[in-house]
Amino acid sequence: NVQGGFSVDYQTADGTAIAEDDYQSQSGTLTFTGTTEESHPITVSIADDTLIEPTERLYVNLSNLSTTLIGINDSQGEITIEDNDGGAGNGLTISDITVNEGDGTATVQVTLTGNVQGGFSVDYQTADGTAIAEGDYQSQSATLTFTGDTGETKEIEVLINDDALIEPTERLYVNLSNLSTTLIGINDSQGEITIEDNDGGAGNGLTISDITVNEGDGTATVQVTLTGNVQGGFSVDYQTADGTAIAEDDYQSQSATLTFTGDTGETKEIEVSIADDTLIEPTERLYVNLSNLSTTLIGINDSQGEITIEDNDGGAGNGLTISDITVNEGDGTATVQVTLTGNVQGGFSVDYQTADGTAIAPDDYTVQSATLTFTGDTGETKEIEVSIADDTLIEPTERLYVNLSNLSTMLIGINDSQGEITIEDNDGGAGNGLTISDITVNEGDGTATVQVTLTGNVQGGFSVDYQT
Ligand SMILES: [Ca+2]
Ligand SMILES: [Ca+2]
Ligand SMILES: [Ca+2]
Ligand SMILES: [Ca+2]
Repeated sequence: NVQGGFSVDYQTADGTAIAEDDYQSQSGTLTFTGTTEESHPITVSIADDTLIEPTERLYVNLSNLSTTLIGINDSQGEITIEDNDGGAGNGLTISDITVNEGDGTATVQVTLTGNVQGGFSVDYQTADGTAIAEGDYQSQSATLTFTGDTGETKEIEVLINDDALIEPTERLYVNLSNLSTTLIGINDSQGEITIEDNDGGAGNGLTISDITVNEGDGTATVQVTLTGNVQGGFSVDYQTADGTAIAEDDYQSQSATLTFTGDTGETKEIEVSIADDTLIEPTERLYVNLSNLSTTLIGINDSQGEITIEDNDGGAGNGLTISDITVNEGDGTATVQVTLTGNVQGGFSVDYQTADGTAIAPDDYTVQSATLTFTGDTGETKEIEVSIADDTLIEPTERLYVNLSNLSTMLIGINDSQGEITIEDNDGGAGNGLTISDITVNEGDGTATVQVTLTGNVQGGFSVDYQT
């Protein structure tokens, strides 16, 4: 209890809280009656702004105590202001964008939500994803300075390289870091730039060539050619496959993997060994098939190479011939031979049929026809046995024919299609012929008759003149 009372002055003072922005400055004089426990309020107005601020402080200082009977034990009141503008909705975000490789630049935006007292800065730096600096884009880093107004936006423009490579869709990132304020956070620190390639398309891809070779060439080479520059290269498998040409007999089967570095125009050769046999064969084909392309950046425009093998074993010296024979009518049979020159793949058949010449069936021989089957080995011979009629007629030497037809293969021809069978007669000879008789008559008989007599059966009959 202080006799006679007293007065004391007070005055607000800035700490981190600033007068008029954060609170209303104030000063005055308090008058005490001097009774112990006597209390006087000092009310300071606090500004409720929309700025995100740190916790701030101001002071109320006491001075000019009018009595000397007591002292001021604590002359400074401290007012701590906790901000009410921060929170979950505020902070920095960076946008994502998708561009075409030909766009030249990709722009992402860094946007502030919330009014941040005093502004701030934040760093950014590009970073490789599947897109790689400096081939796909130009790396970049800098510091963005914000004044701190909500909605404030800064743009970051990244240069995109327009190359000639066929690439997948690629990504790079723009990362935010080193935010200079603690009043807000970074809600989204990574902008994603997606680059869509512009180099693929219909004209690109793999093709495999076709080729025609002679069986004697030893090898057949087909080429696999790339159109388009393919990022990172790729591989593709190939495998030979039978057509009419059969593996190991006609060619050596083969499979492997081709590896391309990915440059347009790049060519890989596949060399297939061709078997040079002695078989007469048709023109045959085998295939080389592409599969398992390791990239999706291009396709296979032509997946099948065709190798055509032209045979080298046919020609003028090969084919079928039928023999001729001369027999005696009494031999019973006449045998002709059909002979193959050349090895014919898969064998074949040929028909034969007898045909009249001067010899006439069935008087002179027995008609016959059938099919001969050859396995196809050079030198192979088939016999045709024709029955010959042994009559008692005196005949000239006669002929019949054996004709070949309907050859089942085109790999050879028939060099001689007609066998000739010559039949020599066995009924003529010394005892045969004409004789005329002698006769003795009496003058009174009136006539005299002589007889002309034939010995031997003469085919077709005949005539003879007489004269006295
Ligand atoms: Ca505030
Ligand atoms: Ca490209
Ligand atoms: Ca051959
Ligand atoms: Ca006869």
